[in-house]
Amino acid sequence: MAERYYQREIETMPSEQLKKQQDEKLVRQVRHVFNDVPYYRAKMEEKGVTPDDIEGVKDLYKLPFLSKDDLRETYPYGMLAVPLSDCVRIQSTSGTTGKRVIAYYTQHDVDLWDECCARAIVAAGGTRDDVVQVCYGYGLFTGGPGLNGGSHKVGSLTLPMSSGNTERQIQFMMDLKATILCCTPSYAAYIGESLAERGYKPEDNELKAGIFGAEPWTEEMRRGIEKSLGIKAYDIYGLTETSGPGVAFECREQKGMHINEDHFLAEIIDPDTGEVLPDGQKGELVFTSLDKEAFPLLRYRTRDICVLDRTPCPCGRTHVRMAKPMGRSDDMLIIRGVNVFPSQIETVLLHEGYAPNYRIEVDRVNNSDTFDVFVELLPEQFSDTVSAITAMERKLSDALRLMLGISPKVHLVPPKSIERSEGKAKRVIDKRKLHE
Ligand code: DLL
Repeated sequence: MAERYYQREIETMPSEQLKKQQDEKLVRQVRHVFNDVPYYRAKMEEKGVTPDDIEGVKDLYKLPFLSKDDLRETYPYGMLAVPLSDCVRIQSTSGTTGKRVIAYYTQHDVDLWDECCARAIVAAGGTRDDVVQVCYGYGLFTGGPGLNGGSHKVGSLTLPMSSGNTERQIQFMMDLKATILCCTPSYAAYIGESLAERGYKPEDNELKAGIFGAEPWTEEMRRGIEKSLGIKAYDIYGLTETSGPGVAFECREQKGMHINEDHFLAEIIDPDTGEVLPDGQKGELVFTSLDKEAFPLLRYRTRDICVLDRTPCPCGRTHVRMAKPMGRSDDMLIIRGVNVFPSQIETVLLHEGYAPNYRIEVDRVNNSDTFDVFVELLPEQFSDTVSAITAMERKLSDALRLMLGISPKVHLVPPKSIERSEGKAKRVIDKRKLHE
């Protein structure tokens, strides 16, 4: 089947032409923030750079970085780049620590964001004939409103379900014959599990695709969801600060997510030194929004660790691809001096045949780190003897040691004993923080 695009001309624009547009937009955006956001002007002046120093993308490195701390410091209105009366919406991060970050949108910004989400939906096979069930949270979280807006642009029938109430999700999915499911991967896995419990087989639903993001998920998890729902699962990435979901999305090739480079410039930097790294090297992802009006961020440090790939994509899109983020630099656990990403643990669990229902607990006892991984047994394993389960725990612990370089204590626990997530899963409990 021929590849479909929501905005063919933009998505397949020759690189030279795209680069020229980016240069022009960047020059304009830098002037906009310098003139209209005193905080930015001060930061640029501190670094000795003026808009005249920025002639295009080649000069991006001259600009100062912006971090979440800057956004917290300027809460609530300090980063606003247009009069408040021009804004039509806010969204906000979940803000588990410190102040929330508030993102502002003009109508132009909302349209731009919705278009990015529409590109993701069309890349996943969406058309005006589809029924798109959006079970990302609605409200301050960007997931629901973003995919909702994208689905409207495509002209699909949109089911604005929000997250939770799984019983109702399943009823609407079946009765209204939803064809595209949008939610976090952990909630998709839970919906798959809930359908099976109710006796539904994967072929009983009309779903053809899922658009899942907002949290790290592994290839193994993708395969599990695809099997349980009978669909093709697509990744989507974004963050509140850059508008929400749709900054990048997967095409049918699924070799990384295309970044909507007409709106967002991406760089990879060394998180320790701030040095810009060449394409292909792993580091922290940094975004510059080229044409957002109300809340335009220049060189925003996402803390997401990933790699950029500029090799041509057979789908015809010319925009750069980002690999699945391995997790945020601040999600990384340092246990007995070793760096551990929860996604590495998930890879091993799924590879060893367990479901993605697990919890990681880290603590410090007598000045030494403890590292426990609780993993649910599958219902058919639950009846195994104690000695069989002890042997399975040992096998899993060995597999984790091979991946991580350190051994966790593995606890296989009864099915359904680990809480399911309807939004972003919370899999890590680091009790060491309580002692600080
Ligand atoms: O999670 C926006 C979103 C909604 C993206 C729905 C995709 C789908 P925040 O709550 O601000 O925004 O969290 C942003 O989530 O910096 C990443 O660490 C993580 N994240 C988002 N998408 C992915 C993904 C939304 N596909 C933070 N893979 C980001 C891995 C992701 N991590």
